[in-house]
Amino acid sequence: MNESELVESAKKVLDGNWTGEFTIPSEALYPHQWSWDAAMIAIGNSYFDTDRSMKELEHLFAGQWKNGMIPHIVFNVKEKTYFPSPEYYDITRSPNAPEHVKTSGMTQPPVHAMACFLIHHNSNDKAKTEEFLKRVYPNLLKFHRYLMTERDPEKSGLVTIFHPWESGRDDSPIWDDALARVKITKMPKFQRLDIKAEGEKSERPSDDEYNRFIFLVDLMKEYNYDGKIMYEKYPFKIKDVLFSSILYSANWALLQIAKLIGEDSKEISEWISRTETNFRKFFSAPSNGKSNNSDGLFYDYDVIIGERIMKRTISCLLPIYTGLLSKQEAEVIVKWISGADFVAEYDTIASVDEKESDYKPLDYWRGPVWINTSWSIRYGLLRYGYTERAERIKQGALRLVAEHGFREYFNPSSGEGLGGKNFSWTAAAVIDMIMNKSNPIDLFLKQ
Ligand code: 9WN
Repeated sequence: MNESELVESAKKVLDGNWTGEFTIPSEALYPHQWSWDAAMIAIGNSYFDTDRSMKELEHLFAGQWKNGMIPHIVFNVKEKTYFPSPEYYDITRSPNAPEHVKTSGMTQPPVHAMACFLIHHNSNDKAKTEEFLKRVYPNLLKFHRYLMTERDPEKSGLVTIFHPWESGRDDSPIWDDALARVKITKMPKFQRLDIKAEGEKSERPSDDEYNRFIFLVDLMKEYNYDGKIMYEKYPFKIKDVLFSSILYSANWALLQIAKLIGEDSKEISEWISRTETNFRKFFSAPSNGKSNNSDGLFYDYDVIIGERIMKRTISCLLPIYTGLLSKQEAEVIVKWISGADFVAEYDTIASVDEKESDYKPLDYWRGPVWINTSWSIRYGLLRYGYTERAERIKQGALRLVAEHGFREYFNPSSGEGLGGKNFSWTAAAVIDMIMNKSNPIDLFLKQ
């Protein structure tokens, strides 16, 4: 398949998953709207259908909570094939929950300001998309403010997540120790629907992980989704590198939007400098002060035990996407990317370093290649001038898809497609990699 054939096939995937209101990630497994998927999908559609991109995000924002949280799922109540269901989440327990939309009670990485900025950038009708930016600016600002306050009482500019699902990388080995420490005081009773839907059980999180995922949801419910109480009592609190890196870039995108529509951007500038001050303090190795030898990678920080989580995963590399790194820091990341252990088949990047003992090539976020993370890292490489390596990632991702389909994730050794079929964000990222003429990070960071 050449590039224009790939774009045509990708558009078909997005059309097939469009419900008229929003786009599902993929048919059998995910019948609702997911937050960071929606942002990525809107970026893909922004090249051909501005209206659909705007509708996608406004559908998601209709589920925003009163405290600003954009939930990770906005449910289609007619669909009964996904667990946990809207009834299980029972968000009516929280006074912050929206009244007329059913959602989950947690969030996901904030790609949305970048998507809104790109919708405007790619639009042929700037008057229309400027009106859109004015409409959604309050949603974006409230969401970022929520992340910078309720999810960061330390005022570090870095986001604390309460659940692996909030990270978007559900069963990454990063969470293993923190999850193992969670004491399951009452075993939740439920039936998994994900392993019935599609694919092999070995390609999805384990039953033990699911017990812990659901127990954590039960705890959120017990605390009525009250952020303050949860920050005090909740047993899983992690400052996440990937989430915080995305928020940093999204704050730059929000700043550009604020300038464009004539809003005051002081608060956003303040958030940006908070992140710049603390990013390395929290996320750079060494982990426990015992050694001064940093390996140059960035690691999640477990708030409960006050230590970094020293697992080499794709998150360690992702700060290259922010533009926050110096040339030297970026160079170290590039060395890791180029080293054999992260490089997967077709020059793409595995979600876990092959040398990690937890590496599993078929299991979800424990090894497989995901196109959205390769997509972000490619833009980071371009920003720092690593054009050749960036091009290899792009060509590799296109070949993976051309040979194995628009799958959810891919075996890093063989390239075999895994998980959901006709996966929306894989299609959206392919469209963007082919169609985009300017690096979005450069656009956001433009003063
Ligand atoms: C839980 C929809 C989502 C993605 C996540 C991915 C997976 C859900 C699940 O699917 O998570 O939110 O049920 O496994 O890990 O990144 O947004 O595509």
